[in-house]
Amino acid sequence: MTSSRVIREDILRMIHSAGSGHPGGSLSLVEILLHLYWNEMNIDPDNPGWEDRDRLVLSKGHGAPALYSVLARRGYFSTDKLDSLRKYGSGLEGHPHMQSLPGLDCSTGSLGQGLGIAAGLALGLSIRKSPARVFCILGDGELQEGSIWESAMSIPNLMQTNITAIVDRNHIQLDDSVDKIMPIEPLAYKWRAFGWTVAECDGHDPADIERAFSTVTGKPLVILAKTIKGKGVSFMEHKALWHGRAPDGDQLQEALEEQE
Ligand SMILES: Cc1ncc(C[n+]2csc(CCOP(=O)(O)OP(=O)(O)O)c2C)c(N)n1
Repeated sequence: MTSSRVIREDILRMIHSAGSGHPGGSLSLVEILLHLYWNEMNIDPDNPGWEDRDRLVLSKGHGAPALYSVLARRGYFSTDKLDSLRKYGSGLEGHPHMQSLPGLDCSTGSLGQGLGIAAGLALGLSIRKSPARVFCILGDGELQEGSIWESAMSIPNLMQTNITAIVDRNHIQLDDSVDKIMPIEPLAYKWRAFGWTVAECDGHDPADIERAFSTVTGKPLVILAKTIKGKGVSFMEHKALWHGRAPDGDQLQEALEEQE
């Protein structure tokens, strides 16, 4: 498995070279994506269109730099492409565009839509008796979107147990804390009331992530992953300021020096 350090360095370099992007919510996703693409998902990077592959819907599409780094390191496309983030025609759009890059299962970016798309994918797969599963990563601020809860209510009703939702619970949204803008707790209680099994984990601890994913359930599973926005870069951690801002040259250097 590629190390989280490599992914974090990619993210920082990519966003610096693009001059724009979302470091905070990309850095919080690293260990979750590493687990999915190396340990959890049944995939074949040489055959990205394989019909029975597991799917990932990155509903918080602004975390694209983390996903692009993981896809490249997993072998879907050359790592040389990573420095073309947000460059016209590169395929590494600011938000995932599935027709532009191998390995993307869904185009996202408009928050609130991913879980509904994941529900449709999971339903289609089970109708044609595919063993494939669908994973959907949601932001915690994103949970303020009403459409998420319509999907959360529909999925247990459709008996879709081939779906796992993961909430990147980093407590910060675009410009302030989720608690200040519109509190979403009690989160575990809410998901349970909607018919889901809830597992919680430290979203930066690989063993704890693995434990949460292996929860046995006859219901759809949601994992509430406790994460840190900007994880791994001291001056970015817990800071809404770094939601959507590129590090300049000096900041990039400082951030890279902190990576072990
Ligand atoms: C429908 C919609 N409204 C607004 C935005 C702009 N936007 C992009 S990211 C973001 C904050 C998301 O916060 P959260 O889900 O907590 O993501 P994270 O902190 O993990 O980056 C907003 C409001 C959007 N992409 N889509």
